[in-house]
This record gives sequence, C-alpha cells and structure tokens, in this order.
Amino acid sequence: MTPVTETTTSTDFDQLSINTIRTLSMDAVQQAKSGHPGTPMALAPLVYTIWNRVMRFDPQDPIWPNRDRFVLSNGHASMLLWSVLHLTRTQAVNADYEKLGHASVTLDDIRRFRQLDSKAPGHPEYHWVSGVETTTGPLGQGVATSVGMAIAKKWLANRYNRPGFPIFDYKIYAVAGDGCMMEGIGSEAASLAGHLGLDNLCWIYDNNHITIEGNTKIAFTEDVAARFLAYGWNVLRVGDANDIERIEHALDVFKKETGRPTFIVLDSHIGYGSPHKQDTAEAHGEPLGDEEIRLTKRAYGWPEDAKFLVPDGVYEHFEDGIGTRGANARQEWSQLFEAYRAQYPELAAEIDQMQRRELPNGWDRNLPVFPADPKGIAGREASGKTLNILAQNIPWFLGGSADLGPSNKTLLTYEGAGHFQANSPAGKNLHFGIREHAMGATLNGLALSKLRPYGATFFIFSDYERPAIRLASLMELPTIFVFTHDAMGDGEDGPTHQPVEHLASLRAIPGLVTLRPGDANEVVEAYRYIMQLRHQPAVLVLSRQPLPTLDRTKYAAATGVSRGAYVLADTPGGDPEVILIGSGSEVSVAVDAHEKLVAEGIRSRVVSMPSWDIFEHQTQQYRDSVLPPNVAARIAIEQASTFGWERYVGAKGRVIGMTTFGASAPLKELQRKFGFEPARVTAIAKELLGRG
Ligand SMILES: Cc1ncc(C[n+]2csc(CCOP(=O)(O)OP(=O)(O)O)c2C)c(N)n1
Ligand SMILES: [Mg+2]
Repeated sequence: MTPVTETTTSTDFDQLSINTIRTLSMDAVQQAKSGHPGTPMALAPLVYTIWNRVMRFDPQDPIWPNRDRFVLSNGHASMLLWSVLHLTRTQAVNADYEKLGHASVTLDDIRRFRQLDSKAPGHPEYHWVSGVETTTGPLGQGVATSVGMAIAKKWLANRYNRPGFPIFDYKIYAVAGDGCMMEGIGSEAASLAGHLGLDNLCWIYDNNHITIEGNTKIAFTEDVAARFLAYGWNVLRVGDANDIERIEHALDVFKKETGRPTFIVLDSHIGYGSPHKQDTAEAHGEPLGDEEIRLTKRAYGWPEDAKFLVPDGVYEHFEDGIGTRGANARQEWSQLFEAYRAQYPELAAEIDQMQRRELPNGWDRNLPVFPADPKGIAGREASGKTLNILAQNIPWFLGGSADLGPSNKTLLTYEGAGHFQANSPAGKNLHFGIREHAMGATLNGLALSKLRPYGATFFIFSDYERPAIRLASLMELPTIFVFTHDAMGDGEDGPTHQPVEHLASLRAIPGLVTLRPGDANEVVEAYRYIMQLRHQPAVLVLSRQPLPTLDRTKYAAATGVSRGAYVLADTPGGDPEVILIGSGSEVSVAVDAHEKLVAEGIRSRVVSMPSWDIFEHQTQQYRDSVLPPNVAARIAIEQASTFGWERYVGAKGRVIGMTTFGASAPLKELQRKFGFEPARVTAIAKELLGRG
C-alpha cells in the first residue's frame, strides 16, 4: 500500500483517495461511538471508481437534471456518501432549488457524524443533505427506488430528446448489500426492471457474505446471480472489490449494454484491512476500537494517530476527476439546452417547470363537475374521470396500478395515453404488476426524477406499500398514492379485504396528507388540492360503491376540502347543539341523519372531514368555527378504526366506527350489522342531548 507521505503518481492518488474514504469512515464511527465502518472500508474502491472515474455529476450543481444518479441502498454505509460528498466538495442546495454557496457536507459534519444537526446523519437523507438522491436505510428501498429513476429517465428521454439533442441521457448506479437482496421489495423491483429492460440501470451487489447475525450461510444460500439472470438482467462479476480497473471495466460493459439492466456481483471483504475484524459481523455495525483503528491504519500505510485526515492532493484529485468531468458535462449540456430552448421553446419550458415542481398553465381546466344525484357515483369513478383530465393537461403526470387498474379506475383511456413498456417508453399508463411495495418505491423514484406519479391498489394493501409511503413523507416528495375499496364497500370479499386500522395508521405518518372524500365533487377538489403540493405526498382513499352526489346549491361547496374539514350542512343561524362529523361514504349517512334531526327541531350541523392533516394546519379560529368548543355533543362516523377520533368528538362525544374486523356479506347487511345507518346516528344524537 502507498504510505501517505510518498504519494506522487495518479495511481497513488487513487489509493490515497480510497484510503481517505476508509479512514474518514472509521474515524467518524469511532468518534460517534456508533455506526457501520466495515462496509465503507470494503466499498471505498467501488464508490471511488463510480464517482471519480465514471459518474457524470457536477459537484457544483448537484441537481443538474442530466446528472448520473447514485443510490446507496445499503444506507447503513452512509459514511461512503458523506466521504465522497465532502471530498468532491459537493455544494448545498435548498428546497427551492437555490444554491446556497457552501459545502453540502463539511469535515466538521463528518466529525459530528450521527449528531444533532450534522449533515452527516446516520443514514442518507434526501431532504436533509444535498447530493443524496434518495433516502435509504430500510433495506431494499434504495434499489427499488432506482427502478423508478430508470423508468423516469426512459420516459423523459422519449418525450424530450430530439435528433442532436440528448437532453436526458443519464445512468443510474445503485449499490446494495445482502439485505437488499434478501428483502422482497428488492426482488419485486428487480423483476420489474428486468421486464422493462432498463439498460440505464446498474446495481452493484456487495457480496460479502456477512449480515448482522454472521455469515449469510445461516439464512441466505440461493444463487443470486442466477436469480438475476432469470429476471433478464445482464450479470457480471468482479471477484476483487479492491481491483478498481476491473470495476471500471465492468461499469464500462454496463454502459454499452442495451436492452437489459446490469447486475454486478462484487466479492468484497467487510472491514477490509482490519487485522481482527475483517470478514466478521462485528465490522458491520460497531466502531472498530482505537487500537484496531491504529492497526488498520498501519496496514493501509496511514499515519496511525492521524484522525479525520485528508492528505494533501486528495481534494485536488477529485477535482481533476469528477470535478472536471462533471463541470464539462454540465456546461456542454447547458449549451445544448440553450440551443434546444431556441428550437423547442415549449418543451424547454416544460422541463423548467417540471424541475421546479410547478404545474403548467391550465393544469386544472376541464376538471369534471358532478351534478347532484342521489344515486351518485363511486369515488373511484370520479377519480378515474379526474385523472384522465389531469393527465391530458399535465404532460409529466403519469401512473398506474399494481394490477388493479380496471378496479381502481386509474387507467388512462384517452387516445394516445399509451402503455409504458420497454418498446413503448412514451406510455403514461404504468403497469407495476402485483408488486405494491416496489410500486411505492418506484413512484418515489419517479417523483425524485421530477415526474408527477400516482400509483394505485386496494386500500387494504396500503400495508404492502407503507414503508415507501413513509419514505415519501420523510423525503418530502409529492408522490400520489391512490387507494380504492376504502371500507366495507367490497362486502362479499370479507375481512381480508376490508380496511379497518389503515386510516389511523396513515394519519399517524408525519407530513402525509390523507384524504377520504365524501362525494364525487370532493374527489375533484381533493385532486385540486393534492396537485398543488410540491413537497408532500398524499394518500387518496376512495369508495368502491356509488356515493350520493350532494346538491351543492343546498349544501356548502366542495371547495371546503382544501381546509381539511368544513361545515357542509348547518342549522339556520349557525348555532348547532349537535355536530355530526363524517368522512367518505359516511358523509351522506351524516347528511341523512341531519335532515331527520332538523325535521324534529334539533339544531344539527354536519362537518365533512376528508382530511385530519389539512384541518390541523388551519388556524385555531377556523377550526373553532367548524367545531365550536362549546358544543360537546359530537358524533364521528367513519367505517374505520375509532382510534384517534376522541380528539374531535371530545370526552362527551361518540364515535361510530370499527372496533373489530369486518365480515363477508353484502354491503347493506354490513352497514346494518356495524351500525353505519342514519337511524343509529339520530338515536345517539338524541341520547347525547338527553332527548332519547
Ligand atoms: C428493512 C430493514 N430490515 C432490517 C434492517 C436492519 N439492518 C441494518 S443493516 C442490516 C444487515 C445488512 O446486511 P448487508 O446488507 O449484507 O450489509 P453489510 O453488513 O454487508 O454491509 C440489517 C438487518 C434495516 N435497516 N432495514
Ligand atoms: Mg453483507
């Protein structure tokens, strides 16, 4: 190995840079007394090669649209990312895409690895550190998200590239460990990527045979390479993770491959260079210890007592590599884009808007308005009509379903909508197959690429997608999750298909906007609200069965949806003695009960509450005007777990909801059995008012 003091040649600088990544990682974990040193030590040569020799990424502009993407799916090895972001002097950008004029990750951040406010947190966090392409840590999410990035690139290239104008021609590199290969989401995503022939996607598998409990032979003995061959990937192997020439060669093979994604099996040694910890599970997630660090640095030819050392010339070496290559690539692209703008001003304007997560002019023209109709229309139907308008108004709005398009009504049926496949990358209908979890992550990958995606399945299967929904919220991405069959409306399918606790569980995710509209016009208003979100994901919860379309000349306008909850029907003079609060299919139950109560001289009010989250963000004054604090007689009605409704009905109120699973029966019988009928509401209202 090359001693620090004797460096001269560029080969020496390769090794010196690699060892800088290794020792920064070891020192940071030791200082934090927590973290994962072993994998950064093993993968430093790989990450070095990708970044300094291959990737087209300009550290001066980490959000340049045509940059290559790097995803660290084994997010516990975050020190790899903090090291290269620091050594490349990648610049910080804020949420409004403004360059802040300072480094994204400083050496001081690395010294404060895993500490409060450090830009070197435990795992890569998209919204927190510039240069991180996606949040990772839950294993498998990163690789699955990379599939969305690869789909996005194909779609973007098809729409915007023109002869002589390869505006979008980037590649996506994802690094993953055994965990990402074991997790189901990784397999779902690999299967989808193979089917779609995503040849712009390269996964590098850190084949170190080690996970937390020890050698992978205790639980994971399949032939991973054979599995990827079966998925239709191009499978390569590099037998020595320290051989950067071979790594670069494999990456070259990837770049030339057409029609298939590439999977590189990289045989590595976790904790490489550590005399006592290499190839052990201890190297995975524990600091090496001061003495072992000393011995390892000695093995690297590093000054044994130096800490957080970046030797002379290392920053410059990255500057000469990725810095120069990235700056040139971006400058060439910028010139290309200006010429493109002159020739294709409309397309260029679209790209500009999309990059800022803005909507095109006229994005909401022709949205449907549904006339009053007691029989009404299903939430999913109203959604389908709305989606079909939005997709025509917004070029980069696209989506699909996990094989339930005909049921979810998410199919785009207008002429020219098309279906995204390997040979038809213009399609706006995506087909995720029955892979909800990968669908969620793929949607996030699309949103990270600045497209505006939606994905659908039955509400019950939000459980199969939940980790990706949570990450969308953590990343502050405007991903749209559409769910239909929101309660007992699918009756005969029974309790396996009837969501109960799902609303409560999604409402508990910080930052997520959950909306359960009460009629067709509320569905439209829900979309109008959601589409304007730039940094928040939304969940739309829709009925399978028809819901009466309320007469908005008699009741309040559906635009109240934008406030989360609003007074839909009131007592004359607005001085209610009882408040009925409902969402979704229970809004019309509340309205029926209200009419009966009013007819009996009871001063009732109906509050339609499609979204707790939006309502919570209104002023106290508004919230009090909807739910006056002096009215204690309150009834919430919702075909879902009662969990949490106390906050709106108070100690003296009541909740008509679910405390058990549902049952298999026709809808009407279920509504009777579980008490979602106007008569029950009126009876409870009178009981609360002491007029029973
Ligand atoms: C979904 C999920 N389950 C469990 C964990 C906890 N965890 C973090 S790292 C790890 C072991 C990962 O092994 P591998 O991917 O081989 O990484 P290596 O130790 O080789 O770097 C586990 C179980 C996690 N982060 N995500
Ligand atoms: Mg491993």
